[in-house]
Amino acid sequence: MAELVDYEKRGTVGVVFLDNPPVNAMGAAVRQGVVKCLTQACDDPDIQAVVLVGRGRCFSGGADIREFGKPFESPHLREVIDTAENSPKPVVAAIHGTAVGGGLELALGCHYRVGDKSARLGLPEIKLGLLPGAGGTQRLPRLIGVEPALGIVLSGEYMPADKALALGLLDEVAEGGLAEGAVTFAERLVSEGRPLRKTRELTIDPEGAAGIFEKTRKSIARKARGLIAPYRCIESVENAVALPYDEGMAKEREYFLECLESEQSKGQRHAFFAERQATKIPDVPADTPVQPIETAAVLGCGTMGGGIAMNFANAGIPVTVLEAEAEALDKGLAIIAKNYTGSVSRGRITQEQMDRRLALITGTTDYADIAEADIVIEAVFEDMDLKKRVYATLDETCKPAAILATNTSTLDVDEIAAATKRPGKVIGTHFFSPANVMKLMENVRGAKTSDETIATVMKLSKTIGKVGVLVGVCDGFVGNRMLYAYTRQAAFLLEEGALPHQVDKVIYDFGFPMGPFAMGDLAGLDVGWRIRQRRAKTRPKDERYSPIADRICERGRFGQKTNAGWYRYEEGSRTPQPDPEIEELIVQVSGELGFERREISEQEILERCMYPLINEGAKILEEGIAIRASDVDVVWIYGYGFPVHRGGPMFYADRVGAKAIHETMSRLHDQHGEMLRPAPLLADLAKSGKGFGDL
Ligand code: 3H9
Repeated sequence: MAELVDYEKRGTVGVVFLDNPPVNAMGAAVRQGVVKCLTQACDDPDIQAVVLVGRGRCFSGGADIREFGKPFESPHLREVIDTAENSPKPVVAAIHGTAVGGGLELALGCHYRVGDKSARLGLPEIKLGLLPGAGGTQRLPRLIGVEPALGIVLSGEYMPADKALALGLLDEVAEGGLAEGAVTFAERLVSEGRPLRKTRELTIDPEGAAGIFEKTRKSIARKARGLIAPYRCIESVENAVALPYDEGMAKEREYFLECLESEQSKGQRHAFFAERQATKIPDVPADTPVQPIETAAVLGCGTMGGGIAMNFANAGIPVTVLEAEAEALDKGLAIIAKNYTGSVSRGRITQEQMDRRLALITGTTDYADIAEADIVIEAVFEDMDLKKRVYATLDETCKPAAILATNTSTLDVDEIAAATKRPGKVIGTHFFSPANVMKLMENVRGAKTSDETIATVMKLSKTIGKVGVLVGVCDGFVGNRMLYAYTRQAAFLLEEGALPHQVDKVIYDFGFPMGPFAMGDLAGLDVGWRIRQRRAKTRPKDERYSPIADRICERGRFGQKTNAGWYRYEEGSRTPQPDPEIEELIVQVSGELGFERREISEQEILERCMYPLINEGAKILEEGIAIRASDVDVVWIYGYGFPVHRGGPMFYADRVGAKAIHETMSRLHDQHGEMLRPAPLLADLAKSGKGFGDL
């Protein structure tokens, strides 16, 4: 087996290279290699200092996540880090690209840290339902202080080199070659007789930390409800203040193992790999050529179009936004500017970044101005005739190589593609609202979409900071089709005895940011109303249909934008308040439909909402609309706020067990009829004792 760590002497400095592509994950062979090379350097009388550096694209992406849950192979990462920290010769970490998780923890155990401009440092363990388990919670607060350390540990976000330097996380940012810079830095340490600075020996002023922990617990209470890792992170940093180093480390280990074993972390680790797996399309080879996307255009500057345009500008890609009327264009552009201003005032971006991004967005009402765009994303009103006209014009106007992408959320991409002479270049790119925030892009492959178009759009998703999932054509694609299966059951529950806030509470407690009714009010009830009106023509006459949402819309209640929907809202507030008018309406509809209202338990609400959603996911898999079960999970986590610690609906289904879900679905089918018939795939899994993860 190739060595994953190698060593070379540069004068009096020993340089240890981590060489485990793609991200220098610290698996067993790397850990063994680092200890071996450090020992070799320490034993060599010619060597006075050591530099640790990563080959390839980064320093290190941390512990090898694939090893978690497998038999352990020595040495432990903590021992590797102790070897560096206890070295009698100064050890310098030379950081380019990411140094995160266990990678940063290794750097924290080095006596000094030098980065280059590409360095990004962070402790993302929380995103895997973990806490840093190799001293990160003990060394980081000692090095940079409690408050910034808590920020890094709890956000899991990566910090650029300049910020890390300002915080003292980096000692120097090298201009020019990093390894050479770090070697020079190490030589200087030796010649100046600088001390071996052991992070573990730094002290924290307990007075300065007073009050921070309680304040932090309060500030995360809503977002972290029900989660283990965020609270263990806080406790562990608190231990760094309150306990001697070794005791703090012992506690950190205990918490780490507790989190590692938890179902929450298993769900989050599944989500991590699922997201990366989604980029792989079995019949589109990884080496399929991709078209360069250097300029983009967006059709429509409403809420969606504006948000989509921002994604391009944020990624540094010039984008032209086209609207039919100058007035609508001005309004849309003003909203984009307002969104950026909000980000500046919240400190998310600088004024300079805002100016640069705005300068990349150009408005027009003339199709000729988008003729040279590499990709056009159409986000006009959901009306097939309108879209066909728009696509015929685009086909005539845009250069032949341009990809024409539609943001439709329900319409048939093949029918749209047929309006052009380039169906191979037509694809769906379904963004989620608000499009500049939500990370999901459902990329919809039509029957004739070419491999190159697919590969280009999948890559583009990543370039603009989205998670792309390739899906097939059907009404609602993966996300909205499953959403419908769930929200219509939520509406039936109202007819049978529940109230909106009861259903919403169960879904919120399960871990969604909000329940279906609060979500409807946020998204705007008129959107769904229009879709239902369109579907009314094709809906089977004997299919159960809840009229409550329509009746609410008929009253002009469209959700938050009218301060009234399923709930009422005080002027200027987004907090849903149960509304007696709606409760009266619900009871009235129950009576009209002949329902005897009954008490509905929280468990029943949960099963009635989630199992039909899973059942629809099973049908989607049977039909090949989604490539794999984990893709469905990614859609739901990034597009609909499915709690990531539950791993997505299909992963969650495997935790409950196909057998149990099938039994409940069979019972519901007997009670409520055809629409709740268990999917054949679910039945097969129940019979075979397998799960969606085994497919
Ligand atoms: C930890 O460190 C615990 C310690 O505190 C304590 C231990 C005792 N392991 O994202 P990409 C794979 S927990 C294994 O597409 P990018 C990834 O699956 C760890 N594999 O590339 C993918 O594989 P494939 C804390 C890993 O350039 C490939 O690398 N660390 C790991 O866009 C490329 O990944 C994290 O949570 C890993 N640690 O981004 C790091 N990391 O090609 C999370 C990546 O087969 N990782 N892979 O699909 C990241 O943030 C990004 O992957 C990174 C590279 C920024 C590193």
